[in-house]
Amino acid sequence: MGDRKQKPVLLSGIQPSGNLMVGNYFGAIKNWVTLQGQYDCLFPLVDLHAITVRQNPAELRARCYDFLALYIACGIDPDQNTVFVQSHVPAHAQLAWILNCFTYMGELNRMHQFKEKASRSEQNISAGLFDYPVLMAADILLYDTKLVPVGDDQKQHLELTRDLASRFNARYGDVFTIPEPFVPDVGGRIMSLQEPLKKMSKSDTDPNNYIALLDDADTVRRKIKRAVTDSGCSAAYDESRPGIANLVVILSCVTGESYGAIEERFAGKGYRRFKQELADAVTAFLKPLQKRYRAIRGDEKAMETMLRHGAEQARDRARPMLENIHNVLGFIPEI
Ligand code: AQP
Repeated sequence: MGDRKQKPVLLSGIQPSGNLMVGNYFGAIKNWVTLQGQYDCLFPLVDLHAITVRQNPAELRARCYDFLALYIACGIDPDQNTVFVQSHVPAHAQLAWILNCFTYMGELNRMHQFKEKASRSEQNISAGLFDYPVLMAADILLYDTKLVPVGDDQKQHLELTRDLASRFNARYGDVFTIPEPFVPDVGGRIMSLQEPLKKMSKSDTDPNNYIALLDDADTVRRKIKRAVTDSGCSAAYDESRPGIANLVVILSCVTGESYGAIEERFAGKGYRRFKQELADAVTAFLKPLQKRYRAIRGDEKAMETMLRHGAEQARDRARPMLENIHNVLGFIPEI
């Protein structure tokens, strides 16, 4: 952590809901791993976000450990970066309240994710779900974050974060750093296997819609076999054929091949062969990751030590920012 101060800050979080899947990996985590040496990185497990929809308490707790073990299995170094649980750092919720007072209802009403998630359950939609983007803005702005690697679906929330930071700065001076999104060219929006016009989502009620990072070989094969395509037979990236295009994107993410190379390799070979090879490639990619995961997940004590250190670092880093915000707002400093 010696040269931390010279590096720009990177922050990105994932809510511990559902099953971490290939969309989360290629849209976000892979880029965290690539960028971790160049940036001063914070990776919160954003549990306060997860309770915007109902969670089973025992499952939520276990899932936080699962996700942490998966982060490390994917290549995140907990010694080099600040990895922590959001609810261990009260400043996130404190800043969210303050930012709420600078956010317009009309802005939140326009958020696609809220509209989409609210449409899944028409009844008892929580104020927390509506307010989710403001908490996300607090997560980011608390640490002078410069770069936020996320999937394409989070771009609108990041735009709101930038607007809130600029609005606050215009009134109170240069308090916040204005963050930039980092969305990968390939894999920024992996689509659902059964409904390829919808994004792949780790909390989808139908597990056939996603490939989880912990799916075994048979499950991967079955899900890919069932994935929706069309009546054609050439595996090519073509937006008018979203099912097969999505499978080509997944293969490109896993092997690093260009769309053109994939198209050439599978010309005239039919979807069946393409799907078999895709399943093999995904399984070969997941297998070593799952092995590392099992070794890390078996030692909860070691993970608790990591989380304790991470929370201490994050609390220390958040304190001066929150004090400065309280000061510019005119609150009496803590006595
Ligand atoms: N389909 C996707 N393709 C590429 N990137 C994706 N991400 C999510 N889905 C895809 C990125 O993964 C991170 C997950 O963050 P999150 O859990 O806080 O938010 P989310 O966008 O709500 O993700 P999910 O998978 O859809 O979760 P659920 O179903 O639990 O709500 C973000 O960087 C996101 O962009």
